Amino acid sequence: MAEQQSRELTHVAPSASLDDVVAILRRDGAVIVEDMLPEQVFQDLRADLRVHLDAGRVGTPGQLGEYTRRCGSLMAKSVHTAALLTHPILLGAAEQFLVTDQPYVFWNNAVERRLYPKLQLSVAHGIEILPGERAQPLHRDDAVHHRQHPGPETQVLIIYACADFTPENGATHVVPGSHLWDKKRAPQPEESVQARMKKNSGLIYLSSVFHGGGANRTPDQLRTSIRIGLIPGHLRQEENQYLAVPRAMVKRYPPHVQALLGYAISPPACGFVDEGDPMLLLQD
Ligand SMILES: O=C(O)CCC(=O)C(=O)O
Repeated sequence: MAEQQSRELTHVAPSASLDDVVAILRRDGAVIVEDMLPEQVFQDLRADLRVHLDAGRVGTPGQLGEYTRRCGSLMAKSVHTAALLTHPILLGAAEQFLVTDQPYVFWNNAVERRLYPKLQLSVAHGIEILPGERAQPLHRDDAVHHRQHPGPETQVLIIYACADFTPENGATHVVPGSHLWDKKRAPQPEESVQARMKKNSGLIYLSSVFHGGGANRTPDQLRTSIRIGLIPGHLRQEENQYLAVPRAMVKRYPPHVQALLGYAISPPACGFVDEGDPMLLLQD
């Protein structure tokens, strides 16, 4: 499926095989998955997000955008966020790049063990690009972990479209293949393509690929989106989920989502509490 690097990003149906999605990500560093959530979940998630974006901050000069609204802590604000976080294609891709691809060889005296980290949520926030916003500088999201290139992949993310993404309203710019570049090569704007996609589609990308929000040149369109990132359990979360999501809210989620919120031990020993499993804190 993924023989040639394309100038447009590749779109796949939600029924695409994980192998195909992973092959495209290995080639381009990004892929667009269409029709990700059932219609009702999409509507409910979008409605919850609207309330919080309307109350959110606008106008952070610099990298975050002067005409961009952001609202964080989405796992605390809408239970429907979990449907996106646990989408099988997003989780499957994260599992491949951050877990299966990166066994850690660990010696206990002469006994060799292979350890695999647990996945955890790094960030879940809303991003709405308003008319008048300029293009964000092209950047790599693995800068939060000071990752060098070449180096191991540290994050798999999604920018999920709550409205249609067009070149005019700020569709994300992506430089296909740039996840393979070394640290000396700088991205040029003309090397990027824009992630045109219909609402309820998601741009899944590796944290090593250069990308950035687009300029919104429309008079009245809101480019509304959700950005979620997953990391291995031995790295620090970009958004501090332990403070962002109150314990009472964490308890509302099923155990596999609680584990993604960081209530798990990443082998061999990252994240224990009082010598035990943090999941015990969620039991009454
Ligand atoms: O909103 C987008 O299209 C990109 C956002 C982004 O890359 C960021 O905020 O770091």
